[in-house]
Amino acid sequence: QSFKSQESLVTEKSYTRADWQGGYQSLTQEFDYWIDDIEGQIPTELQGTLFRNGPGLLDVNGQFLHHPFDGDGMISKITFTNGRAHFRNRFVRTTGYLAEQKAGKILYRGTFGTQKPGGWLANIFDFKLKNIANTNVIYWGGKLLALWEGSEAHRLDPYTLETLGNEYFNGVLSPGDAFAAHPRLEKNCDQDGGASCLVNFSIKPGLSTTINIFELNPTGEIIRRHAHKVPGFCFIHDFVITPNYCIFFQNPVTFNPIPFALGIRAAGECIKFQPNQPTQILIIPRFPKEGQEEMKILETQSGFVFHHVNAFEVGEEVLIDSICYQDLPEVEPKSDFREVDFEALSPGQLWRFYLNLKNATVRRELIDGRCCEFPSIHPANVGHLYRYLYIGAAHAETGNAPLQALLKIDLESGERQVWSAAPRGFVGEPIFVPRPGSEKEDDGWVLALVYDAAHHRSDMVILDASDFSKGVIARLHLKHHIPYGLHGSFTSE
Ligand code: 3ON
Ligand code: FE
Repeated sequence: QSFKSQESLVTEKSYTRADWQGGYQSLTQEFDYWIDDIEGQIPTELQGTLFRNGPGLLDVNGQFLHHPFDGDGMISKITFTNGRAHFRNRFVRTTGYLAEQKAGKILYRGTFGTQKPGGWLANIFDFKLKNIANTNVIYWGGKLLALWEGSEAHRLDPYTLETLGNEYFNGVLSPGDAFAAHPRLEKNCDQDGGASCLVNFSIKPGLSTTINIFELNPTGEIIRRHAHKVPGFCFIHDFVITPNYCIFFQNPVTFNPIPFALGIRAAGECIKFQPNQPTQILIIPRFPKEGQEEMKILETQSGFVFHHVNAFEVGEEVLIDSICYQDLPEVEPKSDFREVDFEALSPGQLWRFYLNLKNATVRRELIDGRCCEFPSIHPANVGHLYRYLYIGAAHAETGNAPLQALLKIDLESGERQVWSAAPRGFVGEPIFVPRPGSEKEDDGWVLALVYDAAHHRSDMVILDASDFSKGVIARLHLKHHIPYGLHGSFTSE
């Protein structure tokens, strides 16, 4: 009797750990080929290039990295022309990548726990962090840029993916100046007479934190820049814009630099989540007017946000949709990320925040409790009212698990559509690409890489964004796998 009831408590998982782990093997090779193993048909109207970035190496010559965020950036690109697709991947030749590949061993401390071999004595008082260029890749102002929020952008050749050097934007930035990995692109910037504008930021840590904000014109020049001081430590990975504001969530965390200085722990392992402290929401005007306050700070419940979906203004209110975690788990020096206990962690969930700027109040509502990460929307709606979002999600509606599905949410009707690659497929960030000449917000395609554990290779899947129930309309089999990545972007130029 009791045996039976125990059995019924065991719910079937949608994946196995061994399958999931396969996507965390390094890819050392660099490829360049036309994809000829395709199921279905690539829409001929889909023209342009999808660039993706993420850690390509999870080890240096057999020495394992402690965390996937420490892996060297590898760019993949898939170019769609007349119903065909071409693949290329290449590592960003950062100073660290070149030196470590030459030496055949780890020479740098990683931000998230990778240490130089030899214990604390080998790491003590080494404050240089390795710029691994692994978080995002954008094509803007005729330049292809690989981004990592801790330091400079790297410029790459958009065709060959060859690394050309660090990007300082005509000397506006200096060596060591960071350029974050989450720029927001406003398609129709009123301030610039309707031209598009790229807004990005950087975090400069110290006793107090400086947030720099940069606005770039379509030729890639920094045309506006301002700096703001915030008390305390910040771990801010992403932000949102509206026509009038830049908005940052200052997650409640503290930083203890001592174990880092002593070589005992990596910088990222010295960040401690504060469950009893509120999240501070920093609202900074993009175009400060005479007499306007420099920054408004509102408070909301404790939680941790890496990524926001979008924000928009409605009268006195600003609405922000974000993926929130109940807490930020500490990276433990002795742990192995491949052995992570998914069920013990809180899932990322989609919330809507309503900021009332007049009354300085915040209220929030859960949009969806399903574990999700890596949102995407129609590029024309960044900073503006929008209806549809696409996001990586767990196969099951509840609990924390690897991303295996793509979820589309209609924020107006509440309708959900799910396409799942379970049990043996694991998805990365979806990217929405509008169909040329389209008028409806969801008229276009959703592109995502799926790691297929059954064949230890990755597929690029294309879905019709207006109707996920059609299943994939094209599945492009690559000749190899691509390790689980972070972010990317599509350009039709
Ligand atoms: O804040 C200070 C200044 C700063 C720039 C201190 C600091 C050390 C935290 C810091 C550096 C931050 C860096 C380098 C952050 C890099 C983040 C990164 C590479 C990736 C973040 C990814 C986030 C998520 C949510 C990934 C999800 C992944 C999955 C669902 C699995 O596929
Ligand atoms: Fe990110």
